[in-house]
Amino acid sequence: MTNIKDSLLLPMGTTLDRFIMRNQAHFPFATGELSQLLRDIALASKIVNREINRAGLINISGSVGSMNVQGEDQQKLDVVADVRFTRAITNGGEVCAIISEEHDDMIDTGNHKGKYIMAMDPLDGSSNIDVNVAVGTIFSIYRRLSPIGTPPDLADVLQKGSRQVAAGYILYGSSTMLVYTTGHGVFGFTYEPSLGEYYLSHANMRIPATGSIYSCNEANMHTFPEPVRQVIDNMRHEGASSRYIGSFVADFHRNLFKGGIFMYPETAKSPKGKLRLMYECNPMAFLIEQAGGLATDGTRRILDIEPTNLHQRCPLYVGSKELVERVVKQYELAQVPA
Ligand code: AHM
Ligand code: MG
Repeated sequence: MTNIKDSLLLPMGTTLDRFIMRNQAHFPFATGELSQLLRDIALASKIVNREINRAGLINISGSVGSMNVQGEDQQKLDVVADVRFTRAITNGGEVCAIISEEHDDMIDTGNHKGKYIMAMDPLDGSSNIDVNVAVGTIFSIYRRLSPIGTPPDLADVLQKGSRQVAAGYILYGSSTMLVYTTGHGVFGFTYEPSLGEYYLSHANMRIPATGSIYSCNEANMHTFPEPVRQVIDNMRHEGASSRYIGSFVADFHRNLFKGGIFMYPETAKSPKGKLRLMYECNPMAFLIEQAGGLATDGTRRILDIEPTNLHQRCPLYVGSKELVERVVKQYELAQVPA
C-alpha cells in the first residue's frame, strides 16, 4: 500500500478528483463512499459558485423575507445554496442525515444505507452577498453511530468534533477555493471556472505558529470577557493589525495563510457566542488543528465539546497556536483566586 505521505508528492495542478481517488487507496478497506461524498460536495459547490457569480447580474440576491432558525433574515442565495447542497448530498446516497443552518430539524435523507452524517452551513457570511464580498460554505462529516439500514437518530448528528472524519470549506472569493482535511493534513484546491475543475494549489497547508493579526467585531469589544480584552490589548501594544471581513470563511482563510487569531467571544448581544458548534466551529477547529493551529472556547478544546443541540452556539478562538494559547492562559489566570 502507498504511504499516506505520498499524497504530498502529487504535483500541483492535480485535479481534485484524482487527488481524492489517490488518497482513497491509502485507507485500508476504504469502499469509496467518503470519496464519492467529497466529490458530491465539490459538484454542489460549482453550482453554488455559478449562482453567486450571477447574483449581481440577475438580481436574485437580497432578502427573501423569511427567517431561518436563528431568527436571522434569510437571503435568497442561502436558500439556493441549501437546496443545491442538500440535493447533491441526498442524490449521492452516502449520507443518511444532514444538519443545516437553514433547517430547524435534522434532515433524514431516506438513504438509510448511507454510512455518513453531514453538518453544513451552506452559505456563511450571507449578509455580505449583496455587497460582493467573499462568502463560504462550511461542511463537517461524521460516521453514523446507529446501525446501517436503520433511520438515523439524534445521537448520530450530535457527535463531538473529535469524531469528524472530514471537514472543509469552500471560499467563493476573488477565486474560488475548496480546502479540506480527512485527518491527514489540509489541502487547498483552486477552481478553474472555464474548465469546471478544482486543481491542487496548496498542499499540506500549515498556519504560521504565531502572527500579528486579530480578527473580531471590535464594536462589541466593551462586552468581551476580560481575558479576551487583555489578549487584544497586548497584541495592540505589540503593533498587531486588526482584520475583519465579517465572513467567517474569508477571515479564517486569510489567517490560515498569514498567521493570526479569529475571535467570536460571548458578547452582550450573543451571550453564548454567535457561531454554531456543529457546522461552524467544529469543522474549522478540525482544519486548524490539522494545519498546526488550535481552537478553544476559552477553557475547552472545541473538538472536545459534547453537543446537546443541533444549532448550539459557542465562543470561538481559532488560529495560530501561540495566539490561541494566550487566550487559554488569560482564562486560566482569570480563574486563579487573587
Ligand atoms: P451567518 O451564518 O448568519 O452568515 O453568520 C455568521 C457570520 C460569520 O461569517 C461572521 O464571522 C459573523 O457572522 C459576523 O458576525 P458579526 O456581524 O456579529 O460580526
Ligand atoms: Mg454561518
